[in-house]
Amino acid sequence: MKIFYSESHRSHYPPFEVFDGGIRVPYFENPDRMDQILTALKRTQWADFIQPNDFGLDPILAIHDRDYINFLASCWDEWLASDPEVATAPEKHAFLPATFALRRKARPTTSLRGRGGYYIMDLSACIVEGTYQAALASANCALSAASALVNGERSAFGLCRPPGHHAGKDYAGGYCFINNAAVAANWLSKKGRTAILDVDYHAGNGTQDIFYERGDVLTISIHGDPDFEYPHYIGFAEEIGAGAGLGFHRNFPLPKDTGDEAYLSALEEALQMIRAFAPDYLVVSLGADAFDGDPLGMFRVTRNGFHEIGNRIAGLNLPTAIIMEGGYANEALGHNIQTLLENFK
Ligand code: SP5
Ligand code: ZN
Repeated sequence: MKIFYSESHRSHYPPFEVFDGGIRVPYFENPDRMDQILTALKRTQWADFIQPNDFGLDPILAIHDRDYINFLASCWDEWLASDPEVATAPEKHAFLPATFALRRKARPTTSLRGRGGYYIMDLSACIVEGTYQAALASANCALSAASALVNGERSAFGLCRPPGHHAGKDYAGGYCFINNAAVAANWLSKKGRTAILDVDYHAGNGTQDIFYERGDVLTISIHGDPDFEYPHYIGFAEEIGAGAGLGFHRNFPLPKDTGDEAYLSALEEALQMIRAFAPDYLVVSLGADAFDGDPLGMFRVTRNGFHEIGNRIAGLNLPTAIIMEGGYANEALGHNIQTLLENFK
């Protein structure tokens, strides 16, 4: 299997994030996640690691607002230039909003903080010096996987970091800056009918927002119920698309302690919708944070469960671009991803 991976992610390693209740914790979405996956996949006979191609900004700007991308590109440099304290110890700093542009007719104001609170939705999408370059390379990994399908591969893996599914057209959040799966799916949708299945533990709010009024790309997300889980305000069952997109979005919010059996029965319903949509291409947003023991998740999916999730999705027999999202039980992450991917090799 072709696996598109770039080392550029390493320079995106914020020194902290701000967790529930306002405590600073080490950044959960860290480079070690990739090392765990790389180690597991390199031991197999079937993993073919390839550098991503550079697709330029056009496919990214087909999804994200230019002003938002400009903000990502310049945020760190502007902060460094404007705050002497950052320059004294840049490695201890990460840019986060001070206030959020909440429930009013907001627009980005010109100051850096004024743009920060407009373009960032939470306190886990920290920006450091290498963030923008890492996000671009990550999007290129997803696009390269999509492109491999058009070139005849039955499956390809975008080993993307940072992840993407929480990023909307003009906002970052949940460790995500550019929505890699959305960029790849939109690019694929110009070549054939495309569906996105998001199995990350968290609701794929960015992907939902981006395609909500589009009927040409089916989007489905299976996740912890936002009634108790991040991102808290989106990902509910009654959200089914709008306008031309009505009926082309579906959420499966599931309760705490969801295990293999309940997960797989929601997945079967999702797969049935995909079959009915009859796409030419499938994009899978693959998080492994539904794992029993994930520090950010409340589900109880086992390693065998991940095998079965992969087996069922592969049973659709569609050209499939698998795009890496979350998963924070680092010691199990490599094996869980390998086990799921094995179904596609
Ligand atoms: C891509 C992805 O998986 N992003 C997830 C971002 C979640 N950030 C919010 C963290 C809130 C964690 N609350 C968990 C408490 C566990 N004790
Ligand atoms: Zn997640």
